Amino acid sequence: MEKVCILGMGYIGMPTACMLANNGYEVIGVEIDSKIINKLNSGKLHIDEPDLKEIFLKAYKDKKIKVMAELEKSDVYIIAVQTPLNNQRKADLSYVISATNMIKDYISNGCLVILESTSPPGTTRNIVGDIIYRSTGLKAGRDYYLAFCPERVLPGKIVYEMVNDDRIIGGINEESAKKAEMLYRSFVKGKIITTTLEVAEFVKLAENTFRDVNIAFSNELAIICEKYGINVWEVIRFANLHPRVNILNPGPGVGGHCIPIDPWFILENIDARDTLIEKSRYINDKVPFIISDKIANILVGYKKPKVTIFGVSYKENIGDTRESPAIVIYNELTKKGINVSVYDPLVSQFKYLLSSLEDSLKDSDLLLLFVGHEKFKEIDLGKISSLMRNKNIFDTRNFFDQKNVGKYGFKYYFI
Ligand code: SAJ
Repeated sequence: MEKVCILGMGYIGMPTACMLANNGYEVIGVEIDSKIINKLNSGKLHIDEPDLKEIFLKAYKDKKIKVMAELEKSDVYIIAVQTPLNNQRKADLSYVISATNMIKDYISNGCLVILESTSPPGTTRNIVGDIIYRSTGLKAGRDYYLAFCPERVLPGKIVYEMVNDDRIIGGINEESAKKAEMLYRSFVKGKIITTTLEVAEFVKLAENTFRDVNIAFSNELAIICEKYGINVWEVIRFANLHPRVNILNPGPGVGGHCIPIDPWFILENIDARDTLIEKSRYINDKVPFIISDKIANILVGYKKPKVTIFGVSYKENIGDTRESPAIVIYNELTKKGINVSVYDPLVSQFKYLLSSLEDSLKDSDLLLLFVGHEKFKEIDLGKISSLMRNKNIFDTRNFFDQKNVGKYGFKYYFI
């Protein structure tokens, strides 16, 4: 049986490890955080994601996966560590570099090295391949196989999409791409397309940048529509009836660990000035500030105003708060002297205090609907209304029915 070492037991490394472990491979998960190692080795997960627990427990009970701080000699090494953005809006490749440095001591002729971490074009060849060559003399494509296999799964649907989505695989040569294809074929039901390293790297960035630019367009439409006194949601709904138009939704800003970051990776080595991509980033980044200003305007004249934020995850129906624009809104409102409380039944960890439904709404002057979790649909508007001091709702997602909230005496503001 082939042995696979996966470096990084995060949102991508962990499910990938489970998939391979349940499909004929012996898997070693390598993790630098000892708390995660202990948790996983005692059969407990550190990630909340639908269906992940089931596939993890199967691999764990079958003893097909073990997690440790060190590598073991393997046939395949997969790097699935984070690539955050640094203060200069460049990719921080330090985790990729240290993972590669760990691999170089174990790699030998004939093995396969895969980078999964989203990275600027050229990273697999010029960073991973280069570090290995300089320290071992082993040349990618000649002595071992080297591939870039980006993950494309949607948080909240990771397990389903990891199996069913099509996959792009880039190889330093055709044999490398084919070798990686065989590995992923063990659990991927979607198509697998092979290409060069750099095309695969760019495809991943282009996908997320496409989404960012299109959300920026929606956010800009919302800003312009408001100046005309036009309802942007109606405009989008009707425009999307056209067979070749599909406008995305405006919102309170773009969050998560991918979409606000990947466009900067595309721009990493070029002059970004005057690019649509850079402008889109700025539009999306300014939205939470615009919303904070609007809320402060609504509350002018209120004594010791209080705002309740419903939902602080970066998008609906998940508990992940990384890069959530709710944090910007929280900070901005607080700076403006507004007391802010937070209610999110899906989030267990947040930068600021999380309150119960009742405590968050008690004596509140405005309910800010930041994300439209399905769970919020179960909450009785009458109860919300009875707890609040003043009845204002600011809806950033077109979540509430305007007529219905009016029946409970709410003043309704929306994007
Ligand atoms: N958003 C809007 N309006 C919309 C859609 C989204 O404001 O119409 C906001 C969301 O509220 C959220 C942000 O954009 O704050 C991003 O959400 P998302 O659902 O668009 O994407 P992610 O970040 O959860 O996942 C994306 C996916 N990429 C694409 O759909 C092209 C996923 O497939 C990738 O695997 C993932 O990034 C990743 O890991 O790169």
